[in-house]
Amino acid sequence: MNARLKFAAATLCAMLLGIPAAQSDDYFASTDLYVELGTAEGDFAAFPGNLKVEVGEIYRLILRNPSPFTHVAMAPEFGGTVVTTGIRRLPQGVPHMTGTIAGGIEVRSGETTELYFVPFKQGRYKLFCEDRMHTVAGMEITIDVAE
Ligand SMILES: [Cu+2]
Repeated sequence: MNARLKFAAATLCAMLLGIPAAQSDDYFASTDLYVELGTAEGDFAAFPGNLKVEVGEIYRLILRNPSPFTHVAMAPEFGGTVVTTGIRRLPQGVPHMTGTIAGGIEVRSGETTELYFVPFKQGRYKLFCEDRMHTVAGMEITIDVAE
């Protein structure tokens, strides 16, 4: 087991043992990734169009929805290659009980959600809206995972 994998395994254990996300900045060096779902004008787009991450690193994914619509961000293939913490609605930190990155994270108009994840598999994945009409209109981004 190489050092990076050991580190990832230790991180995963710590996450699964329930260290609150709010405290995790004290323990882990994580990188924030902000994604905007739609625009205030109601455009079906997502920004930025591409995220670059690395295997074994810890990221905080912040999904913001400035649009007048509800969006459900999902990345089915990516979801099978990452370990995540629970999802929380900000700023109160209310747990998002039903969402998963693979199955979809509902982000209502004006809402922000966050989760931490560690990618484990190199590749290019897509994150898009569960509403196919929104995706076709441009609400889709790519996530590149490098070794
Ligand atoms: Cu949508």
